[in-house]
Amino acid sequence: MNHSNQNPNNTICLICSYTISPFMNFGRMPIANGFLDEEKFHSEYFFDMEVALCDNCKMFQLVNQPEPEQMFNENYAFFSGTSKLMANHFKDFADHLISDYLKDKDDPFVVEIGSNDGIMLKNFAQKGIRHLGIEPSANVAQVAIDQGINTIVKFFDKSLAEKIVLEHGQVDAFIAANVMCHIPKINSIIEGVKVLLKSDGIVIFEDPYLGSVKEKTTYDQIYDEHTFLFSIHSIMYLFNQYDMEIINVEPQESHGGSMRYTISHKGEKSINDNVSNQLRYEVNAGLTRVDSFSHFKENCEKYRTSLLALLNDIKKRGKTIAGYAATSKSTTIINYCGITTDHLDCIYDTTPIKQGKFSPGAHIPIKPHYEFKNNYPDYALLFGYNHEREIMAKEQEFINQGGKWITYVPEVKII
Ligand code: JHZ
Ligand code: SAH
Repeated sequence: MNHSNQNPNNTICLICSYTISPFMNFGRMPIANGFLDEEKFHSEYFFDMEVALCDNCKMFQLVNQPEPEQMFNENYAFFSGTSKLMANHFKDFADHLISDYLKDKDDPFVVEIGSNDGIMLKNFAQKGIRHLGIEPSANVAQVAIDQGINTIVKFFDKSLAEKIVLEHGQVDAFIAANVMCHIPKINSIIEGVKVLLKSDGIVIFEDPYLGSVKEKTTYDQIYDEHTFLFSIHSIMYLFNQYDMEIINVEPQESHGGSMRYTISHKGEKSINDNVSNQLRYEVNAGLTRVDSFSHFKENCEKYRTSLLALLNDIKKRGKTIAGYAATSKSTTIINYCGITTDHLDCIYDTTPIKQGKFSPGAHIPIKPHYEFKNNYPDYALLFGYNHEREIMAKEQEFINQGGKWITYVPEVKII
């Protein structure tokens, strides 16, 4: 196995260095967005995907993981702008930030990390608000740059924060979506935030929420890029180390259940009651105790068995199945459940860089979405369930022609 490791002895928490022990192993996993050509099959990278919950700081984390440069580079396959739903979501995010925190400021300055193709920052750029994106994956960053969105092609860390302060001054808002949980050296990110943020500045970020993953058994949110699944408890511990505090938390529907955290330097702003309410919820939901995840593990195993049994049964009846949307999440489902080219003929997807390649690990062909209507299968396995409304609306004809969708969240069923 081609195996690099962020955490060589497998037992040290990435946040607080406490001893951790993995409670579940999903097996050998490839890079979730590592769509590849046939000639690369023999050199494909795999790692052992195990998860742990730290008893001290309560952070849910991967125990092993590829190096960031292996996942985020000039061939990165996830372009944020592929979803209309998410474009609207980020417009609302930007409007909320402007009206609640920036509108009375003189020449406000916003920095976003993981700005990707500019899906969020374009809402600031269009209003003439000073902004800067930090995005290490050069291909997605170029899409933003081509639209006139100021972007630095680098990984964010403390030394970059110091350079930004020298060149542009401190920021009024530091924002991030679906990237904080991707960064193994997260302590160095918070050190950078500490340097970058004005005394009355605000940090707002959102990521998939551990509470939703546990409640809905959306174990497909666990893959190489997601080093962490955050809770209010773990985020509180993380920022408290740097004299910062959570002042609000707001659950979001995006990506199957996310949480938005608003954070400031300690003592600068009043704290919303949502924070203590959500902390109470987390204790009751068992998010702070590793023993309460044994039920989650059983559910993962149960859903794996029933999804595979359903696909096997459909194939025994001589019917065809295709995947729909080659999401990062699908890499976990396919490889953990043992789904192969015997089950799925192909996966249809809208992303040009994925089309014509093969899925990570199982090597299922990826075909352009527009070919779906010419080759309707009997069943389509919906890997993009978080985009269900958008996808169902545009693929109504598939149902009209007698096609059936298979979904697995929160349980395996035909719809
Ligand atoms: P989607 C990515 O997850 C990766 P993914 C990352 N780690 C993360 O945290 C979140 O995003 C933010 C396809 N699609 O959004 C296009 C269709 O084919 O669930 C993409 O390949 N037809 C950063 O990959 C994929 O789905 C459609 O109509 O799980 C994106 O999937 C739509 C709407 C999407 O993110
Ligand atoms: N914010 C967008 C993109 C999320 S994808 C959205 O929610 O849709 C995660 C992005 O974070 C990728 O584009 C990746 O290249 C970037 N990224 C990963 N590590 C980073 C780091 N240390 N600093 C800045 N960006 C990073």
